[in-house]
Amino acid sequence: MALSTSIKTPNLTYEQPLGLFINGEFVKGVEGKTFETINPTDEKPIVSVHEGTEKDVDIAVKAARAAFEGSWYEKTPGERGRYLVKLADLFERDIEILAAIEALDNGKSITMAKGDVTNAAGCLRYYGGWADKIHGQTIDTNNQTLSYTRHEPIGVCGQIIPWNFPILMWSWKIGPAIAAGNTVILKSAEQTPLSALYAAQLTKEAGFPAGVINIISGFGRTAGAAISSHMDIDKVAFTGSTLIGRTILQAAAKSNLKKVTLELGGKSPNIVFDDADIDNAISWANFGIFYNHGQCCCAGSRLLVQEGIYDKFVARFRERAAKNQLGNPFDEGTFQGPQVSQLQFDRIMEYINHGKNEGATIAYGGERHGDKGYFIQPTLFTDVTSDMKIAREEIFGPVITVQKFKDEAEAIKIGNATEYGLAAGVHTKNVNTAIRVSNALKAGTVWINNYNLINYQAPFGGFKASGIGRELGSYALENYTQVKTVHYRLGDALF
Ligand code: TXE
Repeated sequence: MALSTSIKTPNLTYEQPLGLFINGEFVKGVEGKTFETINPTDEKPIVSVHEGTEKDVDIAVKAARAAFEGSWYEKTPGERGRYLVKLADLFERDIEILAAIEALDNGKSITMAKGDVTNAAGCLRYYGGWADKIHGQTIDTNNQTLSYTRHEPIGVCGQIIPWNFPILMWSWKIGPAIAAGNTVILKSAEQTPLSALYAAQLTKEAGFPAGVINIISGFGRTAGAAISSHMDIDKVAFTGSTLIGRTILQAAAKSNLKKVTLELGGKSPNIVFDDADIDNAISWANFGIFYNHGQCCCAGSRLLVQEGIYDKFVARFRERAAKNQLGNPFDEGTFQGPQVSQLQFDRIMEYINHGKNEGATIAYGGERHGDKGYFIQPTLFTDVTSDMKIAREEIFGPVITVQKFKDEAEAIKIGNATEYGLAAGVHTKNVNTAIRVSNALKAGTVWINNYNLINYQAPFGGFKASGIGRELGSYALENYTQVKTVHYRLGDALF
């Protein structure tokens, strides 16, 4: 099979790389395997890509190690930053192509996809700016010693990303790792390999030395497992399910105790108090769950509404959900496209059926939309109790549960009654309530009078079973550097 092919999307034609990107070149996998990627809008194969397995991971690790100790080590921090800034410029130059790939391969609307590419470029440029501002401290120990710290790169980093934000996750992982002086082997999700490969080609154009950034298309149980258990990978960063997060942690423990950061699932409460601006709260509740078709780890999937406005709020929320435009991702007006795969579609429909069987009421939606593509209607469950499966488990689709609460204490109690702790929302006009409740919620991010707004300058990550470590902002750099303390003795020998 060829290493690239021309692909025609509804709005443009471009050349798609198909190989694994190892040591600065697109290559076939050692085992000669390929796999198809499916268009979730029409359920047909788009193209096949070359598949990487354990042997390819091993070759990529050798290339990344050589670059880490050679060409990349020689670069100044300022030079590292310039590569990232150049890459950001190329993302912006090719925004139409990258967005079209996301719409085709993932099914997200082209408008939202352009937002993802803009944010990915912003993230790369932001970390380009950090590259020459990473430094340690000098520490006063005594007059006879100069003590200082260096924030050194960790080394060769494995990065495993999911399919819900393919190009954005690529930038969140590569930006801080590269700024801090590491080299990387990134495995894209098997459902959405295309944008990662296109971006790999842009790294070549940006001039990164060979081996600094390596991209593997492949499956979790083969290529992913090879990364997390590799003896010469120094760190693994993973975004995906909590189940696989645990597997990665175990593999790291059993192999070389590589550093691990995890960004996992959520079941985030979005809390609306009686005194909230209702129009505003409805818009954010709608965006909080239905943005990206509910395929967000931080989705506001549990809506908690205070009893005084409950009935009015539910009625208005149904009207709002009914206005969300479902359809072809390439139509400018589309808000919600298909779920990413048959498997995800089936998982979500199973949850919906489970909710019905558990006694919850479908106040809106609950069915497949159309008869082609993995579309699911925006779905609203009422009469939900905290012990129901649909209120406890991450559904990862356009499905929201609504629960009623009496007062602040009950809202906090229900809000925190989950194994997860990724995000939460609070809607109220009372500043004291807003701050008190956001302090009490056990979540890595709290949105007050908004939801799902993420900025690459501010950290993102989970409490409890939602993860380990933080991505984005200066905090991410801590996960890609290790601190070395140096004591330089100025005086005479002590003993
Ligand atoms: O996730 P997986 P799936 C949640 C969401 C969703 C569920 C299942 O609830 O319904 O997970 O999705 C790689 N060793 N999230 O099955 O399997 C895999 O190839 C190493 C939340 O897609 O966790 C892919 O690259 N890697 C989420 C990545 O892990 C392995 C985003 C994610 O796949 C592996 C996605 C293994 N043994 C799903 N097995 C979020 N936090 O945003 C799989 N992978």
